[in-house]
Amino acid sequence: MRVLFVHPSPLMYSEIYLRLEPLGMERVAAAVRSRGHQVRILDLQIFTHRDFHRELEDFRPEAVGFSGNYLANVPEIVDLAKDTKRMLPQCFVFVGGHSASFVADEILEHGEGAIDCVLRGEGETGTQTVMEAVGDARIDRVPGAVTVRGSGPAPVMLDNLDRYVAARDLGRRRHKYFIGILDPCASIEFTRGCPWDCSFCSAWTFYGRSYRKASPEAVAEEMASIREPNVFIVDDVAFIHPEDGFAIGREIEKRRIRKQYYLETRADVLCRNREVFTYWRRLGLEYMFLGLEAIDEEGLKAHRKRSSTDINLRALQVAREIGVTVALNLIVDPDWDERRFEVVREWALSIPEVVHLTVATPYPGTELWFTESRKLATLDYRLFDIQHAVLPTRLPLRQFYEELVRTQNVLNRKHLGWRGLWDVAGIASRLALKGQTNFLAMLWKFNRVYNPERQHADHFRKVEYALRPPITWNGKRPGAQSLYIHNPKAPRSANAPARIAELPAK
Ligand code: B12
Ligand code: SF4
Repeated sequence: MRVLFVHPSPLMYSEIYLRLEPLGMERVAAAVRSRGHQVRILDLQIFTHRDFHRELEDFRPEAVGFSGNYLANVPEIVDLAKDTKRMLPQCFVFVGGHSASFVADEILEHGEGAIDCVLRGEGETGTQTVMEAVGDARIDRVPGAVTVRGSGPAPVMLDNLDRYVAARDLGRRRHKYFIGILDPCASIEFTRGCPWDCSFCSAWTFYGRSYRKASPEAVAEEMASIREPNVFIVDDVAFIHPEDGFAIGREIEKRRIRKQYYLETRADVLCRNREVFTYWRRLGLEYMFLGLEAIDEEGLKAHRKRSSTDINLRALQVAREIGVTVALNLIVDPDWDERRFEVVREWALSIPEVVHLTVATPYPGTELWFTESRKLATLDYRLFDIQHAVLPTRLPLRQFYEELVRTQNVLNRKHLGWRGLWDVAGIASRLALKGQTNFLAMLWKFNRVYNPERQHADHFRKVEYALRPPITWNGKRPGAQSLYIHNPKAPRSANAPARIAELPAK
């Protein structure tokens, strides 16, 4: 079968700071290709809708799969699905990915018949089975499949993360992927899942709080096959178990691989496992993203971060001593007033690290979705990108964005003082000489993308598709099991039905 996988357009954040390869979709594409299908990938973070329509005409796919990792992309995906069915009525249209898994029924409803199936959970094995079931009435029995006629059992987990290597060869214009000065930059996965349970996050609910690892040998082989000089490690929390980080590092050294790395981790993990991060600094670790989330104990407790301000400050000290550049994240509560923004600005200016701000956003699939007592101020999917306020703001909305953007601007300028500008100009021109201009473009785009007027006006666009509001749990904590997409106790893909004929009867 001819299968086209499509990643939707970038959200606000990715218009500026980074653009990364759609790793999950590339892994699904590899799994489907291994079953003999002819597969293509189109990434709309780089290409346009017109390119998409052209691809439908040229390739004439028999199946089109959209990657729905981000809730804010749902309206775009639904519209593209409708275009697909209009142009190719026989084409099988499906959607998968992180956020799509939590709102599968809604997506089918918005599709009004244009979407044949939403596949919940990991896509590697589920998509193989769905491709086999196209045109068969038993499709609604495939684990993880949701169709207008019914839903299959819980999705199965991949038995072994080494099984499929991302189909990077299917990507086009890979030089467009970058993060800051790591330009160009590829992505890789060492582990999957997260053992913590922060109330605002759905990483743990998606994977049923499981945590799996790829083998050091497979990771190193994959790393060796990556052409880019820079690599983003996508793990939610890198190096939870230091021995795994050392084992991967040794395999990388054995193969004499030299790259620059970017990773994300927790402050407590960095403090506890300092040695493995020091070792990786030697291997090329340049940048680290730490989700500190709050600057006081009260805030940390509210996010159930299971960390403390003391640990956060110690982590920054550790990173400085190791010599890794840190970007950290703080969660802005829509309830903040001018004074609170001021306090955060002062704090952020007092440390040398890059500080990013994201707006507190309850997402389907998180505990916060059910326990947040404030009523959502909007049901427009497009605003759920953690750069907009979807909860009522204490300040008038326009003023909230003014404070937010002003704070982001101050924090940005911190690194673009005269000395910083000089460094940046040097880096940008060296990259430009190599034909890499992503970083340079980013420098000029900030004011266009982050703009209080634009962010405020976004709230007044016509809403074609509205999110289904959460059922209320009256502030109570829902049972973890009811939040899970994957059930960690369910069979893994090796012993789950892979063929249509093996699917259980209803
Ligand atoms: C790495 C990462 C990023 C990277 C790169 C993402 C990329 N290029 O795809 C960067 C840093 C760019 C990023 C940015 C953002 N991210 Co992010 N990100 C992640 C993270 C940590 C891992 C994603 C990943 O690569 N996993 C590894 C791969 C193998 O898994 P996967 O992508 O999920 O793919 C699997 C399935 O989802 C499925 N699948 C995926 N695509 C498809 C397609 C089909 C057809 C099918 C059937 C299946 C399928 O199968 C895959 C293989 O099993 C996740 C958390 C998480 N654990 O998932 C958050 C996460 C997805 N991000 C999140 C957010 C909020 C953001 C931002 C909005 C943040 C911001 N600061 O503004 C931006 C927006 C980015 C954009 N689209 O423009 C939220 C999503 C919230 C939501 N419900 O919408 C998550 C869940 C984190 C969280 N705390 O809850 N992110
Ligand atoms: S925020 Fe980080 S540590 Fe907390 S559950 Fe999500 S991925 Fe895990």
